[in-house]
Amino acid sequence: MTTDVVYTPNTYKNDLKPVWCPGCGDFGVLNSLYRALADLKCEPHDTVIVSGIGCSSRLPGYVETFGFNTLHGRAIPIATGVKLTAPALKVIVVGGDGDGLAIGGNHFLHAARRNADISFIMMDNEIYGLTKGQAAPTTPVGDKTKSTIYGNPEAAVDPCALAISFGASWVGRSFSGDVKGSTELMKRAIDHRGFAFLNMISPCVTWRGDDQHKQIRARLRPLPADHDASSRETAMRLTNEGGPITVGVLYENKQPTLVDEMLEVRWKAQGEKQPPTKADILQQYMPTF
Ligand SMILES: Cc1ncc(C[n+]2csc(CCOP(=O)(O)OP(=O)(O)O)c2C)c(N)n1
Ligand code: SF4
Ligand SMILES: [Mg+2]
Repeated sequence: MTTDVVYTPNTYKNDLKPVWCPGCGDFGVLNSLYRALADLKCEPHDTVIVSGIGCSSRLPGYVETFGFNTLHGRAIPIATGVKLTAPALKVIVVGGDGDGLAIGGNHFLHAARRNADISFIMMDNEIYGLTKGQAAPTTPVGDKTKSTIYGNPEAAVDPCALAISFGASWVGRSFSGDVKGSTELMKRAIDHRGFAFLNMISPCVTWRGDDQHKQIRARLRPLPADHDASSRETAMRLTNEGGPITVGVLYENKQPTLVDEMLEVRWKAQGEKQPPTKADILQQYMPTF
C-alpha cells in the first residue's frame, strides 16, 4: 500500500523561532517560501537553502530542509557548487541586498552569465540591517542612514536591471507584504531551469522606518497587460522606474544551463559522442542519502 505524502507549509516549519524585529518584511518572505515549497511538493531532503550573512540570511535556519548559512557574500558560489555536485537537488539562495549586490555582486554577475541552475531570492530592504543601518547598493540617493548622515551621495542600482543585463534567464520582483503574489512568483523562480532572480522588496522597520511598508505598497504596480516577458528590452523598461515599482515576471527565457554545459564537457572528456539526457543526469547524480 502506498501512502500519499501531504505537503503543507507546516511540513517545512521547525522549532526555531525567527529572531527578526516585529514587523520585519522577512517574515512575509519566509511564509511565502513555506507555501511555495508546499505547493511545489519539494521533498525536504532534496532541497537545499543557502545563505550568506545578514538578518535575511538567517532564513535557512527556519526551514526544515537542508541549509547552509555560509559567509557574507559567498552564498551563490557555494550554492553553485552544491548544484553541480548533485544536480537533482533543488538549490535556493536567500539573502540580503548587501550580501547579493555589494560584497557578493561579482558572484551574482557570474551566476547570471553562466545561467547557474539556482534560484536567488534576494530580500531587498535597501540597507545593511544586521550591522545596524549602513547604506547598501539599493539605498536611494539622498537618504540618510547611519553611514550617510548628510544623505546618500551614491545612485542606487535596480537589482532587476543588473540581473537582466548580466544574462539571468528569469527575473521577477515581488513585495513581502503580498504573501499570495510572492508565493506564486517563488514557485515560478524555483521551478525555472537556470538562474532565476527574484527581487523581494522586504522592509526593514528598524533602520528604514515604520513607514517603509506603506510607502512601498503605494508604489506597487502590476505588469502591463501586454507585457512581453521574452523581450529583454521590454523588461528593461520596467526597471529603474523611479516612482512606480512593477511586480511580476519581468523577464524569462529558455537557454542551456550551467549543469547542461558542464555535463556536456564531462561527456566529451569521457569520449562519448552524445550529450547526456535528463535521465542520464538524474541516474548519475541522484543524491545517495
Ligand atoms: C566578510 C564580511 N564582511 C562584512 C561583514 C559584516 N556584515 C555582516 S551582515 C552585513 C550586511 C548585511 O546587509 P544585507 O546583506 O543587506 O542583509 P540584511 O541584514 O539587510 O538582511 C555586513 C556588512 C561580515 N560578516 N563578513
Ligand atoms: S534590523 Fe531590519 S532587516 Fe533586521 S530583523 Fe530588524 S527589521 Fe528585519
Ligand atoms: Mg539589506
